[in-house]
Amino acid sequence: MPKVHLLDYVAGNVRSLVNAIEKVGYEVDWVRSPEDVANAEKLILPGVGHFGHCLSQLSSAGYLPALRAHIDAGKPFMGICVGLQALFSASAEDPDCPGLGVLPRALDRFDDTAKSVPHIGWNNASCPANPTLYDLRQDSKYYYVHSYKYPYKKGELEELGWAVATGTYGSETFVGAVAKGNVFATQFHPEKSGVAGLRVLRAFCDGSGAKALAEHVPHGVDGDVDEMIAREGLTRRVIACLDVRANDQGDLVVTKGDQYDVREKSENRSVRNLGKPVEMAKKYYEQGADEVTFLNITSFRDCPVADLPMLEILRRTSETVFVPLTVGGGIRDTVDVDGTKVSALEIATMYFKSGADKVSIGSDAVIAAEEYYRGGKVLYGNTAIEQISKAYGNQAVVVSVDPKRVYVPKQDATRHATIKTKYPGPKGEEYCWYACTIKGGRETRDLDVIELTQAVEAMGAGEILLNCIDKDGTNSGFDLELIRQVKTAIRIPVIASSGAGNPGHFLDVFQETTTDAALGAGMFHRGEYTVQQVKDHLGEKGLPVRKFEG
Ligand code: 1PR
Repeated sequence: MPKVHLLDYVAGNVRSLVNAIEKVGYEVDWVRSPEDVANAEKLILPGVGHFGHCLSQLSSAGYLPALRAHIDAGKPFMGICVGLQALFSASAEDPDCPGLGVLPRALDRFDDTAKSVPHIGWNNASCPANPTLYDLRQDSKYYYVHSYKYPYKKGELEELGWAVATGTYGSETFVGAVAKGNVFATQFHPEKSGVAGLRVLRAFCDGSGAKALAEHVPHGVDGDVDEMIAREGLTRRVIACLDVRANDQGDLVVTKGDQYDVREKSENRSVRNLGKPVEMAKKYYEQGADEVTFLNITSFRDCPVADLPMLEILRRTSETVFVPLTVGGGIRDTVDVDGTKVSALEIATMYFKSGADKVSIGSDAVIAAEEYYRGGKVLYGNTAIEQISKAYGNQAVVVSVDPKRVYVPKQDATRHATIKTKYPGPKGEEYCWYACTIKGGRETRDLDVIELTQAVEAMGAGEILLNCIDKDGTNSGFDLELIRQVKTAIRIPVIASSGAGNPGHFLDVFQETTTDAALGAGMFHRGEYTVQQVKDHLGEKGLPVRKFEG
């Protein structure tokens, strides 16, 4: 197989990138020192997380002069995500840390006054002046996850000789990809962008993208650009979730509970077995799921950490599923079976190396939030959320919330944040608050969802997976009141979860709340509806969705 060099300088999910490169017919050779860069012909600089962290890693390892020399020599170079950002001179994320300066401009942060930040999801990378740029297609969608961006100013980078593809998030149009001569870079993750992303990777690897760019005389910046900028491109994300655990025979199965009870109602009360995790993840990918989430819903206390069952599931899934993968369950400081202490960060690292893009933290986040308030809202950098988000970026840390409704007769009957509900309690109570739970709903704590989500946002979580135990498995629709309450309290994206029973419930949650994504489980596992049916329904009602490209 022909080779592509990949720079291995910083943590992150490079496994998926390797899988994607192999999928398009190339073999990866690792660059492990600045000297190796000289041997590279086609070089890819991946990157996730923090601009300053990535650039300082590259700088202290002596890579920056070698990268500049590679680019100046006219050899093919591709930057991905922070790999694109590294081409700029600076970023507001870390103003003291210089970038490569190939693009003499500075990045800034998305404005979060009217929208969630990070920008997570499927958006455009359109270049009307050069509609076949690196096989980017106007109607395709690409997976982005970032808080910092270069704002697109019509004609500005083009005047410097760059071809520019853009996406629009809210009222901000940003640079989604750039190309000039031997240099190509994407703000989105091609390895996570399904078939559309694989096409882009192939265009870089086989040189067809650079060749077409050299032959193409761009017809400047024309009217199409205005039309494209005006069009918000972010789609409504539909996520398939697989709750995974060992059944009574010891096999790992996808299961699904009713209000978190995953045992059959029949006499033997066996664990409900709905299928095999890797096969089901692939099925949902092919139905068009925008992300797949695995939750290990039982503890792995008796299992050596290195043999965590989800590691193998992730490795195998990431070979065929090219959309983001999240894994949750058991991400906390722990003690291995041989007595060795293993930090949550080390566990997360194992997951990222196995193909996860995000880790989801449940119980440990609740405990950390309680301590945060007890300690007067001071952060010491020692929680799993802080440590993982510092190393891998906020976007890599999801907090999974398992709240339960608590009814109260009056708004001020509790110190907790209450809402007036349309669905009164058993004694006619008109108010309720949502209590956080741990250990899969087994233990309820004196902490409400607002306290929890605000605390974890302060710690650096990048997204909230908002379950609802009362709604889980009921097929009665999402808890819109809960979602609205949480959305008004935080700026990071929220994934609505629990209760989806048909495509109309997805429409409701997207139309009646400002949720950033919605997740379903049981209705997909039981074969009642496919992910594609949900997306078709949303599309018919005029909501932007990503179409699966086979
Ligand atoms: O606490 O960090 O070890 O994480 C444990 C994780 O496992 C948490 O994310 C917690 O939500 C999850 N979990 C624990 N026990 C259960 C259970 O069901 N017994 N599952 C469980 C949570 C909730 C959703 C579900 C939606 C949609 N599952 O993921 O998929 O409610 O279902 P629906 O569409 O069928 O209604 P830690």
